[in-house]
Amino acid sequence: MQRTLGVGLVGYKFMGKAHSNALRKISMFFDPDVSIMLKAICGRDEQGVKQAAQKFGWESYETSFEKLVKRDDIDIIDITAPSNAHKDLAIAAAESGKHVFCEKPLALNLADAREMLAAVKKAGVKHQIGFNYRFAPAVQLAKQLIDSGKIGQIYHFRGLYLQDWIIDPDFPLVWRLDKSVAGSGSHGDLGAHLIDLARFLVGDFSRVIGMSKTFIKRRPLVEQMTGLSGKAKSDAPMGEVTVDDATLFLTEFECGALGSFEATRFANGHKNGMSFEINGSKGSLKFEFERMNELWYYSADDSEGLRGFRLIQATEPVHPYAGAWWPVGHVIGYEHTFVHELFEFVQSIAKGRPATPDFEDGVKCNQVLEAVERSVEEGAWIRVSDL
Ligand code: SOE
Repeated sequence: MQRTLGVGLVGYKFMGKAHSNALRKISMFFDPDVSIMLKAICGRDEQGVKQAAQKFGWESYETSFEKLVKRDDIDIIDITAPSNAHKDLAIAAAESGKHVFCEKPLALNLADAREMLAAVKKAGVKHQIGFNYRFAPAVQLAKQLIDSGKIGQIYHFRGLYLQDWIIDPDFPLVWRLDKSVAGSGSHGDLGAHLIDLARFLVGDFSRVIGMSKTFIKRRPLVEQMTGLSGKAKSDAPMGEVTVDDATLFLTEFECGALGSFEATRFANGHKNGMSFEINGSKGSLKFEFERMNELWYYSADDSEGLRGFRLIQATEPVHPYAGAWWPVGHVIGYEHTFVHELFEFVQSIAKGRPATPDFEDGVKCNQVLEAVERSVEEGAWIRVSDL
């Protein structure tokens, strides 16, 4: 009989829903070597978590994390709660011998991220971080092209993450704008994804220099939040925004390539505009998340007169993960990246192999985030390995 893995999920809002959906889909489209059981979903508000349990298909719910983590029928703790909860939850889960999946950024700061890594290593459990964009087939194809030498020596990585959901000054002070809950603003929420993609595709960062801005410093206190929308009463008192609205930085990678990064929630018209471009000695690659099934590839080896960027639709069975879904050209979306990352996580447990990206990758991302923050404070280049 196939081994079963019981999952306990913490959080039931935006990311909790994305993970619940993914966990339910894995066995329908992939063939994991384990049966995945959605054992319990956990949240503090009983009414809310009970409803989520029913709607998302969980066997039970818990309002106490302490109870969840002690349950014998749970093997994996999946953390989708806001960032300030990650550290205590992940450490407690590891100490109870549970495998841990944690949303990004790993922690509010580098010191906490390192403690989390030490805890999962000490417990000998599997650990993975939710950098879901790595798992788009087109991004995996980019990685294959780079690894096979088709792009040659990399000279440039150019990353943009552009959103506009808080551009209205009356948009309320939601938790993502509170440093004590989120760690940082656009930098840790959006920049973290670009940093991870750059590490995945180009390699580790050597030094950074950045600039940061909070355009709207005070906002009405939030009354209610769903997904990324928030509501405030018309006469709501104002509170201070304690995170960056936009952070831009430059880097030099250890391999010698140069990188530029821009993460902002003030790019009017852009909803989830994550994109990157890579230029190398033999070719270039371009990816835009809102057209996530496509990868642009330029090969300098093409014959004269025919050179130009070609558009590859990464929906063929040869493209990573794509064959598990629909016939060629029947495109996939945002939620599929979560199916792919969680499939890899359960497989790492089933097959006893390391999970990737893991908490070590989470620590390295927090290290770059913090190096940029220090460079903004000091107005100087910061060597990442000094942190
Ligand atoms: C909100 O800015 C958000 O949902 C992030 O929290 C996610 O990590 C990103 O993928 C999309 O935008």
